[in-house]
Amino acid sequence: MKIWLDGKLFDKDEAKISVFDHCVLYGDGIFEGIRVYEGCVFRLNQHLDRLWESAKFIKLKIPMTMDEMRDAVVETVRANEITDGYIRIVVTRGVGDLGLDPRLCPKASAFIIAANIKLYPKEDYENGLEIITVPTNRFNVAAWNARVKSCNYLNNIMAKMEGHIAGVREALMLDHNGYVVECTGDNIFIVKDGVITTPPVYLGALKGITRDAIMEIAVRLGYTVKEEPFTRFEVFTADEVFLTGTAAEAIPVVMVDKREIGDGKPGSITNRLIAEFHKIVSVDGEMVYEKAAHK
Ligand code: PXG
Repeated sequence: MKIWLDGKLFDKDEAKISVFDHCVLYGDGIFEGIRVYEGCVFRLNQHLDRLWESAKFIKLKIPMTMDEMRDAVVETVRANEITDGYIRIVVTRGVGDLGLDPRLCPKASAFIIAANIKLYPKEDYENGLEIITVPTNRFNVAAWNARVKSCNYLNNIMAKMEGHIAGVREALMLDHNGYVVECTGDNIFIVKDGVITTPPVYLGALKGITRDAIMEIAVRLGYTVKEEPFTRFEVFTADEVFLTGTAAEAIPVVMVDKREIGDGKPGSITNRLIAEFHKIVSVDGEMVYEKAAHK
């Protein structure tokens, strides 16, 4: 495996970050997780826009232009001969001293990993997931705005662990007022009487690239799509529930806090959206190879 690090490709064991990098010391860094489908880096431009917004928020100067980052992603995918896989871009604050002060970190570092993806079990898509609500709340946006995809994911990791303790793979997170925000690595949607609703990002949810894609597809298919706050009441009484994310894609949820959703089977609107999503993933993005080369 070849890792791109600050302009060069390194063998996996040679790609190293300093223990004085503030990303290691404080989680002071940002990242993106991106899928590659048949040599198409899905919505790479949207991921880069989000990365640049995360950087803006934390006053981090990404040590390259967006065009250079796009080229570096393509170069890394090619170097690893990935046609279907997963890309991680990380930008760290860089090397500083042991104090918090980011002004003492003169240069950010960037690295890119292109790897194969571990997919969720097929049964989860066919039968639907069970999730539970966990005690760990999503950050209050006044304390930390989770729209920044930062390298400090402990809020999500705590919630994920609580899900695992309860024997489920994904966990639902609420805000401090009890509104549903998102899951640990996925956005959530509910469907009621044909209307599709997802929590607004101002509650502290990540503006998921998959979330955006699903909303666009739903609008194109003629559904009403809303971004509105809702509580667990609306989740338990929904006809359908599904999650979206780069890793999960779009996945049905059939049980929340031991309440069966709808008839306990993946919903028809959910399945339709998933099917439409799969039609766009290998064409809506940056093509890494000449089509003829891998077809
Ligand atoms: N919310 C959170 C907190 C996330 O971390 C999403 C929503 C979905 O966003 P996208 O842009 O991916 O549709 C995420 C993204 C993993 C993994 O391995 C998780 C994410 C991305 C890539 C891999 O669990 N989370």
